[in-house]
Amino acid sequence: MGQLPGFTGPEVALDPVQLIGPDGAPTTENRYSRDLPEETLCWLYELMVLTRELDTEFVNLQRQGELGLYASCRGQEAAQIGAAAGLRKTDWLFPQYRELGVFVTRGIPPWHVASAWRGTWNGGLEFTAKCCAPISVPIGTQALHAVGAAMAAQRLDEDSVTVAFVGDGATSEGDVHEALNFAAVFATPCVFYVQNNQWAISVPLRKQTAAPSLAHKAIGYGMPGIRVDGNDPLACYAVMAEAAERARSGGGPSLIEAVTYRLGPHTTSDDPTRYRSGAELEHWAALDPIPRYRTYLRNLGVWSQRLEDRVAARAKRVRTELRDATVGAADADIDEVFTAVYADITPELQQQREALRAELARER
Ligand SMILES: Cc1ncc(C[n+]2csc(CCOP(=O)(O)OP(=O)(O)O)c2C)c(N)n1
Ligand SMILES: [Mg+2]
Repeated sequence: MGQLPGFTGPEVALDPVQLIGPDGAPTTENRYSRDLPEETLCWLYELMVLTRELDTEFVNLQRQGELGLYASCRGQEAAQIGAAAGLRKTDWLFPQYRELGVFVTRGIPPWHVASAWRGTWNGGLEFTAKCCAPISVPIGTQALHAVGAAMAAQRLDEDSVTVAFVGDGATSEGDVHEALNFAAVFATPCVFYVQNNQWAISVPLRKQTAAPSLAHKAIGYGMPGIRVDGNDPLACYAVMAEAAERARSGGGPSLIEAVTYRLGPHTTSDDPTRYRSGAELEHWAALDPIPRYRTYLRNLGVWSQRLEDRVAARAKRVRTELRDATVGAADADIDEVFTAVYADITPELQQQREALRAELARER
C-alpha cells in the first residue's frame, strides 16, 4: 500500500488474523495465543450456541407479533462473543442493534433485549447495570458516546476501556469519523470494533468504501488497525484483548475490522433475496462459525456429547424463559418519553405530553 512520504504510522495487514482455519484446524498464526483454559473454550462455545438459539426465538417472537422488529445476528456469533469475552466486565460497551451475542456474553437478560425490540423509548436502559449502553438505531452515534465515556474514564483516572460496536455501513457516517479522530487525538481508551458483515441493508461493502479495507482507515487517524477473521472466536478474543490492554495501559485507541457475514436478512422487515445471490450465501454459510469452532474443540478433545447436551438443555430453558417473559408483556409507559428527559418537565414537553395523551385517547 502506498503511504505518504515520511509517514511513520502503523501498517495494516490485509490478511485477517486467524487462529482457527475454516476446516476447524489451528492455523500457523503465532503472534497471538489460542491457549485459553478449557473452561473458557467451552464457555465461548456455550455462548455461541445459546446466542444462535435465542436469535431464532427472537425471530419467531417477531413473526408472532410480539416484537415490533428484530435484527438477527446469525453468522456473527464468533465476532460478537469473542470480542465481548476478551474484555473486563467493567469495560463499557456501546452497541449498535445487532449485538445479541454481546448482550448474552455480558449476562444481560434476553427479555430486556426483547423489551427494547417491543419499542421501549430507551432501547434498553437496564443494560447499563451490566456496563452496556442501550441499543443505538441511529447509525454510528454510539461511537461518539463511546469516545465521550472513554474521555470521562481517562479524567476520572479509571482503568476501564470503552468499545464502540459499529457496522461496515456505519464507517461512512460523519459521527464515526469524528469519534475516531477525537479518540486518536486525545489517546482515549476506546476500541472501535467494526463488524464488517458485508452489507448495510442492501448496500454491499464495495459501494461503502474505496479503502483497501475498513481497518486501513485507522492509518488516517493515526491508530493501529487490525483485520480479524470475524468467524473465528479465538482470533476475535485475542485481538480484542490486545487492543483493550493497549487502551488500558495508555496506548490509545484501535480500530478492529472483524470480517464476517450477516447470514439472515437485515431485519425481519427485509428480503435479502432481492439484492444478494444464493451463491454468496452458500459461500458464507460454509464458513459458519459454530460448526467450525465445534470441529476445533473436537480435535482438541474438549468437545463432548455431554457438553452438547448441557448446552442444548440450557438453550431450551432460556428460550422458554424469553418466550414466557415476552408473550403478552405490558406495553411501555408512553409517559416516560417525557418524564425521563429532565428532572423537572419543561412547559414545552408538558404540552407535547398532553397532546399525545389526547391523540391516544381519540384512537382508543
Ligand atoms: C443515521 C441513520 N441513517 C440511516 C439509517 C437507516 N439504516 C438502518 S440500518 C442501516 C445500515 C447499517 O449498516 P451497518 O452499519 O453495516 O450495520 P448492519 O445492519 O449491517 O449490522 C441504515 C442505513 C439509520 N438507522 N440511521
Ligand atoms: Mg453491515
